[in-house]
Amino acid sequence: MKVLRDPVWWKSAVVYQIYPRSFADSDGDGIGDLAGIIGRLDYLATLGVDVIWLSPVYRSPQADNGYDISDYRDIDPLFGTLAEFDTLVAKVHEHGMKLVMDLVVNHTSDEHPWFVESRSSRDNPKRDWYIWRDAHEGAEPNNWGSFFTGSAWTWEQTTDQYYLHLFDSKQPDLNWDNPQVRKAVQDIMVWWLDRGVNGFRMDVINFISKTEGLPDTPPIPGQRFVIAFDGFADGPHVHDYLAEMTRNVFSGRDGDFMMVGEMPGVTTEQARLYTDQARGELDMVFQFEHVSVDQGPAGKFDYLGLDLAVLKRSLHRWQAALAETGWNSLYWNNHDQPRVVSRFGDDAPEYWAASAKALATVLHGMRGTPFVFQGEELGMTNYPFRTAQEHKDLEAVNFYKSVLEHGGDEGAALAGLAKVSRDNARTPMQWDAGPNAGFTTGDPWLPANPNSTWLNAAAQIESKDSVFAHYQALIRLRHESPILVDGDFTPLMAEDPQIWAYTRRTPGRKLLVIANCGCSPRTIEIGREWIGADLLLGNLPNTPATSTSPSLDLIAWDARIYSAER
Ligand code: TEU
Repeated sequence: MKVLRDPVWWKSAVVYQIYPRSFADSDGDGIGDLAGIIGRLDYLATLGVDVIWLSPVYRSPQADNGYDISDYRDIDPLFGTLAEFDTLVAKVHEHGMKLVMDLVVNHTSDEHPWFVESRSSRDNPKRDWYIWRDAHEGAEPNNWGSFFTGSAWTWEQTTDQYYLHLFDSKQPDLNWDNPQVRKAVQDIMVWWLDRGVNGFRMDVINFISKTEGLPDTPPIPGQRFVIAFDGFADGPHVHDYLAEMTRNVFSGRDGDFMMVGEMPGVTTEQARLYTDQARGELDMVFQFEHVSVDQGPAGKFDYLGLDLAVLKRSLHRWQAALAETGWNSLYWNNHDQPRVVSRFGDDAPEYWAASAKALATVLHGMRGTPFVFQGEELGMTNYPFRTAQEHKDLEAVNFYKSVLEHGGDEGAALAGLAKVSRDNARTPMQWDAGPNAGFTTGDPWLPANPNSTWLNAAAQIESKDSVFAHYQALIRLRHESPILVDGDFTPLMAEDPQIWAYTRRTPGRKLLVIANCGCSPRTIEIGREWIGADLLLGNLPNTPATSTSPSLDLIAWDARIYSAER
C-alpha cells in the first residue's frame, strides 16, 4: 500500500539544521539548550527557513554528542525538559515553521535499557534485539571495521560473545530483522508525531539491514579491519523495512510531514528507489558522494584538495539521476562536515564573503530541497585547530590515537584533522562580537572561532550585502520562483575546472546560474539567447540588472542568476 503525502510542500521548502549543543546556551553551562533555541526563533524566521531539523536532544550518555540514545522518550537534562520541548514545538509552529527530529535507530546507546537487558544473558528476551556472534577462530566474527576506527565488534566477557557496532562500542547496532525491534521504533515515531513534530531525519538509515551471514568484506592490504559497505549499506530488506515503517507510522495521519534518510554510500539507483513516492519509503536522502570528492584512498582524513570538475560531475549526476523519479536533498554542510567556505570556497579575507555566497548560489539553484547548517548562512569558517588536544570529537580522538599507535605520520594526521574534523562544524554559533561569540555566558564546551569578533550574526543582520542577506535572498527565491522547484536541469561547460554553470527550464521561462569558483577573472560566452535577461540575484555590488551582451565578464567568485522568458 502506498502512502502519498500530498501536496509535497517540502519541494519548495528550505531546511535549517540546528546542532543544539552549539547553537545557543540559555543557562550558562557552556552547552546549548532548548530554551536557547526558543530565544532564537525570530532569527530563523527572519532568515526565512521553513523547517528546523534538530540534531538529537534525547536522553544520552553523549558519547557521540547524542547520536547514542539511552531513552527515546525523554529530553536529556543537558538540553532541557519535555515541557520545554513541547513549548519549542508550539513556538516553531507559531513562527510558521515545522520541526523535524533526528532519529538514531540503526543503533542505541549501550546504556539503553534494551541493551542492558540484551547483554545480561544469552537467553534474555532482548538478546536478539542486537547482533551477537560467537568468536571466529578466537577472534572477531568478521573483518568489519568501525567508522570510528578499529573493529566493529566488541567482546562481552559475561556471555562469551561479540556484539556489532558500526560506530563506537557505546553504539551497539539494533537487529532490524527482529519484528519487535521494528515495532518498537515505529512506536517511538508515533509518540513524537503525537507531540506535534513534522517528521524525522533518520540517521544512517540505509545501514539497518545487514547481509545474511555477515560475511567478510574484501580485505584492503595493510588494514586489519575495513568499513564493510557491502555488508550493511542498502542491504537485502532495507526497502521492505522502510516501507513497512512509513505505512505503519503515517497511514491515516493528517499533517505536513517530511522524511529524510541519511545514507552514507548510497548509490543513485538506490536513492531513486528510496525516494520514489509511489513506493512510500522516504521523501529524500542525504547522499555522500559530493562530500567525499576531496578524500584520498586512506580515508576521510587523507585530504586531497578540491578538483571542481569532479565535484560538479558528482552533483550533476545526482541531478540527472533523480530528475524523473525521486527527489534530491541539497547540502554543503552539517554537523559532520567541515565548513564549506574553508573547504570548497576561499576563506581568505578578500574572497571569504564572495565565495560563501557563490557556493550558496550554485547549491540553492539546483533542483532539490536545500539544507542550511547553523552558521553556514553567516559564512562561518573552519576553526584554526593546531593541536590534537583541541579536538573533542570521538572520531578525531580515536583516529589520532590510532595514528600514533601505528607509528603513522603525526603531522599529516594533524593537518587532516584541522581540515576535515567534525569539530569544525561544532564550534559555537557566532551570534555577536562579545565573549564566546554570544553563545554562552559560561565556559563553552568548544571554544568560539576567534573570527567571531567580525564574523557574526549581529553584524550581518544589519547589512544589506552580508552572507546572511544572500542566504535570505536565495531562500526567498526558492519560495517565489516555481522554476527553482520544477525546472529541469542542464549543465553547461561541465568539464570547466573553474566555472560552474547550468540552466533550469520550464515551458515558459529559463534560468541561468553561473559562478566563477576561483580567483582569476574569466570571460564566458553565454550566447545571444541571454541578452536582455534579468539579473535575479548576484553576489557582488554593481552587477548590471540586465545582461546586454552574449558574454559575461566574471571576476573572482562572481555568481549570478539570470532569468528570461523562452
Ligand atoms: O553519521 C554517519 C556517518 O557515517 C558519517 O557522516 C560520520 O559522521 C563519520 O564522519 C564517518 O567518517 C551519522 C551522524 O550524522 C553522525 O554524527 C554520527 O556520529 C553517526 O551517524 C553515528 O550515529
